[in-house]
Amino acid sequence: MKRRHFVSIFPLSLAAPLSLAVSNKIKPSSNSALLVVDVQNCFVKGGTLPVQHGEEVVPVINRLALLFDNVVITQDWHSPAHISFASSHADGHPFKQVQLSYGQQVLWPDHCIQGTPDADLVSSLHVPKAKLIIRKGYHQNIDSYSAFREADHTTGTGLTGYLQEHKINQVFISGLATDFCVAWTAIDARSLGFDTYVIEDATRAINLNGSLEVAWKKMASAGIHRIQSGDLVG
Ligand code: VGL
Ligand code: ZN
Repeated sequence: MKRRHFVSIFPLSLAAPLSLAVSNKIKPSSNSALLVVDVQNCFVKGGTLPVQHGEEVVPVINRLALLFDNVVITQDWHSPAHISFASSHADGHPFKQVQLSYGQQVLWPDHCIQGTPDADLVSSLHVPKAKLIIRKGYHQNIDSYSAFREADHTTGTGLTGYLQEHKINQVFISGLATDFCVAWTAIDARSLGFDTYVIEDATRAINLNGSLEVAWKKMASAGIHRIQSGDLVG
């Protein structure tokens, strides 16, 4: 719930020529970046791993992107026969959990294969000021939900260095899917020291066996702010 207080510096009996608007809106600065996670054909209607209502994030993100000097896009960018695909495992089926060398992995339908139209950004996404596209998940034997490091928690994508070089200390995260790539990106951002916000209505979730609720709990306990797109102003 948002409130706006008008604090008059004149007695009420006078017509106040000056009032100060005190509100809890957030205005991005030159030290803020918007991360637009995986808004790709694979994750919307008609794609290979559609997130319910995934396409609804597009107009929200298009509006938000105008408020930021710094915008970074990510793209899930898998090699064919990637280890995260159910089809790469003898007894695999989509949405099964398996143990891999680097930890638990959900197996997915084949999705976002490098260079295919399925991996393209959604064509209605309009983020003209984005300067960087980070592609992730291209190593055959490691998945990468996070925009910062791969699922081995070791191999970096280069995003940390990019943000540091641009003196960015605050990140706002949007895109797909809330409970996988958005949440993993947010948790890494926070653990790397960034002031981290997830813009809830600029995301949609896969929600596999309650994964959305688990993700919000983890993000809250990590100190990640949960906000709505209307909380941001230019
Ligand atoms: C994602 C599942 C598999 C995501 C990527 O973008 O959240 N989820 N690959
Ligand atoms: Zn993927």
